[in-house]
Amino acid sequence: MKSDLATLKSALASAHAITVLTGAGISSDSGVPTFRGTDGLWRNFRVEDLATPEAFARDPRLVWEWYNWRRELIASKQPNPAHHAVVEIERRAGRFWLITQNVDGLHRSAGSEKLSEIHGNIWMVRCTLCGRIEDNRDVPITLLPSCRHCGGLLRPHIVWFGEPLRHEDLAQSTLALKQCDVLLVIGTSGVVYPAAGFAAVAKEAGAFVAEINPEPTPQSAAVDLVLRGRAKEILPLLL
Ligand code: BJW
Ligand code: ZN
Repeated sequence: MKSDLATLKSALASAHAITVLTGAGISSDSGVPTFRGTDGLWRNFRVEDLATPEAFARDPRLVWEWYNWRRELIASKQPNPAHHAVVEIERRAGRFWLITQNVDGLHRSAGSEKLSEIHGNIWMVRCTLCGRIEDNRDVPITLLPSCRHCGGLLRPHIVWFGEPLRHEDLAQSTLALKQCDVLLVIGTSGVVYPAAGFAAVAKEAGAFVAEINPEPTPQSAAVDLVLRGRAKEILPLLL
């Protein structure tokens, strides 16, 4: 009997279209804390207390301080072998799309090109008044940052709870989920929607779905194959 690893390897090799969905777990191997792991807590706030438009409206300084902590942390991190393996899968695949929930930009640094950062990017800011979006790599960012065009308060260009994903990201992701032969779900706890529903979308459309995660998730029982382990150890073995 083939091992699960060999099964997934040959599924990838014969796939015409591959889609990859990633979450914080792939970057934890680079030293970026996950959200729901214990090291992701900042001053004892949960992500649900900070990543909302209400929290920002109430106390923008507090939310920006949290982002400064994270910007400083992420600025010192590098892509790991799992990010590089995803780039290699993209290079070898006929059709490919990467859907990442991560805002750290490490997939781009590794060289991924066909991707949607569905929850935004921590290195971009958006004006709450005129809506302009700009790159900003200041570490730390000035508190409170203001728009150089209109003076409005800047916010992180990130999708918070209760906010819709950008239409084009959702459309592109849905297409990639419905058209792929293989979906790899890597390092996500599968509790935040709409991404938590993506494995089911691909599965319903006929894809072979594999999960790579050291821990079980709500999706584990519904996927075709589970590889229990760390992304940086398992992904290079699939090449
Ligand atoms: C390893 C590893 C290793 C460790 N290798 N693996 C339907 C039902 C119920 C609720 C909702 C619903 N639809 C919408 C909602 C509300 C909400 C939601 O889902 N809430 C749930 C919590 C219940 N969703 C939303 O609000 C979304 N918006 C939306 O749906 O809009 C609809 C709308 C339409 C029209 C008008 C208005 C609204 C938006 C969600 C945005 C989430 N954004 C965040 C915060 C960003 C802040 C920031 O980054 O600065 O994005 S939440 C946070 O969680 C972050 C992450 O991207 C996201 C997912 O977390 P992830 O990546 O899974 O990380 P963890 O920590 O949870 O898990 C890590 C995993 O890695 C674990 O499984 C480990 O085992 C594993 N791991 N080491 C591999 N080495
Ligand atoms: Zn502005």
